[in-house]
Amino acid sequence: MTNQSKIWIVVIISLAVGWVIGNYVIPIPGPQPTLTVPTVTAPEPVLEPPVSEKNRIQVTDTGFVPATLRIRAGESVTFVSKATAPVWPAGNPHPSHDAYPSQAYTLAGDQAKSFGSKACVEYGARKGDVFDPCRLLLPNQTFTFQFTEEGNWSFHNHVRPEHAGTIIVE
Ligand SMILES: [Cu+2]
Repeated sequence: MTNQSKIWIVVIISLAVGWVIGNYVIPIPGPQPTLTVPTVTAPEPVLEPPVSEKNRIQVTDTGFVPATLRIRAGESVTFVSKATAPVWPAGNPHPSHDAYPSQAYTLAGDQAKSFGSKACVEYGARKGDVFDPCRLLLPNQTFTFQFTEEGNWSFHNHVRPEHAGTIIVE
């Protein structure tokens, strides 16, 4: 065997041994590198609460809280039922609920009287913008109404009309 052949054999064996070590020898685990994750604090989203959240009136078993609320024209008021019994916040007068809006209702009829709320039957059912949910509110249910007309708009609980309040729209 020539020296050149010996060199080639040594080279080939070295490569083979290196390949085996590189692929089959289980590496001894060293200390895990500590990764420092930078703490990124997301900015708090600035959410403007809906106007109806700001102007909130609770309807309770003993009355409205607050009973008087001052708002600007165009703002909405949300009535939220916190009573144990169904409630019905609606605009005065009881039982027609038709003082707001101030424009006169054009329809009249005995059918309205049978429903209790003239506003719902003659106006709200068609236009949807009377100060009246036209339904009972169960606990935690809400009724949101937008006031576009300035004025003092009194309201009551249709189920217990002695519970009353006023929305002052400026
Ligand atoms: Cu009423």
